[in-house]
Amino acid sequence: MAKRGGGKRKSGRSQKVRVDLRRNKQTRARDQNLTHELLSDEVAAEDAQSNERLSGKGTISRRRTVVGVESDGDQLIRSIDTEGCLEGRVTSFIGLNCQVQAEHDGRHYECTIRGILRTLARDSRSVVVTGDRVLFRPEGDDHQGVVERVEPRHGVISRNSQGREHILVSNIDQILIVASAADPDLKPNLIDRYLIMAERHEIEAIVCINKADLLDITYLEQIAAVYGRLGYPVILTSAVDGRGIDQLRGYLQNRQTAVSGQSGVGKSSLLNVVDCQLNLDTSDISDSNAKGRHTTRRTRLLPMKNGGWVADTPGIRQFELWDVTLEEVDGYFIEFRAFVPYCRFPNCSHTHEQTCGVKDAMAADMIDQRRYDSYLRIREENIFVWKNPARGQT
Ligand SMILES: Nc1nc2c(ncn2[C@@H]2O[C@H](COP(=O)(O)OP(=O)(O)OP(=O)(O)O)[C@@H](O)[C@H]2O)c(=O)[nH]1
Ligand SMILES: [Mg+2]
Ligand SMILES: [Zn+2]
Repeated sequence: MAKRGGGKRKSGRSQKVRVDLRRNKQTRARDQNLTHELLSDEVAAEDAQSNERLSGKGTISRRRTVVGVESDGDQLIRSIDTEGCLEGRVTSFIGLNCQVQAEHDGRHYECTIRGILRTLARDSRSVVVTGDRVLFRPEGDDHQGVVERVEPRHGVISRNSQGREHILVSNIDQILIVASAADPDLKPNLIDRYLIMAERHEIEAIVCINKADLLDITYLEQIAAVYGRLGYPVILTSAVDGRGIDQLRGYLQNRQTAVSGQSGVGKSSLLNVVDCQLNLDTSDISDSNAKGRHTTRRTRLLPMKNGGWVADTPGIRQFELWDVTLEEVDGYFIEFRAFVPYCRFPNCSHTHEQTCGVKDAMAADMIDQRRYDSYLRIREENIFVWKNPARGQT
């Protein structure tokens, strides 16, 4: 599938950043080997804003200049003494510790995270996330270790969580957006939100409507056709009668896929049918207490027997977009793009304006009415469309 543009990239460059260090960190021998540090560009922006002079003498004992090389516009790499370190991939989190699978032999290590990484990150929630490729130092005899460095991320799935970016999983190629025909009801607006997020991060998206056994297939095919016409692959599946599973398996093979969608739509059930070795927990329909409860509680990255990885993510009650401004929303509705040049005003919101290419296209049935309504709804709820405060300041 062809990549669709939309996201904004920042150019790479070197940066010097001063960071506060807690006193006890300064004396640690290991940290003195640092020349480069990992930090998100949000930290760099915050620091630039604070107008700190890099040569300020008064604070030199408590602050240190670190040099980072910005890579892929998003992160700075931390150079460390790599001797004795292993490469690995974060497969899940339990509390503050993460499970890391070593690259060379597939063994799992329970790792803590080097304090300096937390010190440098403004948002502790995204210091290390499931899916990250890391360099870790094994410690002790019992498969434990410490994450020393996080490699630059590509392909992240993120959402807004109370004004901060919550990265659900990183280093994925594609997202499988799972909705259900019924129980819970089909919510196309939620599919549209996930699609905006996928466009924003330039991640390929597959739309999957599960529990196709529960509803009239003609209706589902109509919904599916809307997304199909936009160029998104769409699959109608059932974990109960097995329809669409072979097709789904084909899409997942040899790829790194985040499986996302509301709780109870059957994400884990589908993955269990695609690969019986995964053995994921699913809610039991006969257990009335299980209704509305989140069965999958943490994102887990799992290798599949036929090649590829899947990240089974917990269902999200409300998917709020992160780092998409109100003015950008129309750009992520990919079918609008061709008609925006026909709007009279370059900053047309496609709502009240008289001469509007998007509204005309909808009147001529060239844009689906429901997608347009979805656009309006996302605009109206713009309080949930957060902008990354670091953007445009670095
Ligand atoms: N009829 C029908 N029921 C299904 C299907 N897929 C899953 N279910 C049922 O839906 C319920 C929820 O399935 P899960 O796989 O736990 O859903 P989930 O999306 O992983 O939910 P969270 O982990 O809470 O995010 C279970 O009772 C499944 O048996 C399907 O295709 N058809
Ligand atoms: Mg689940
Ligand atoms: Zn317009």
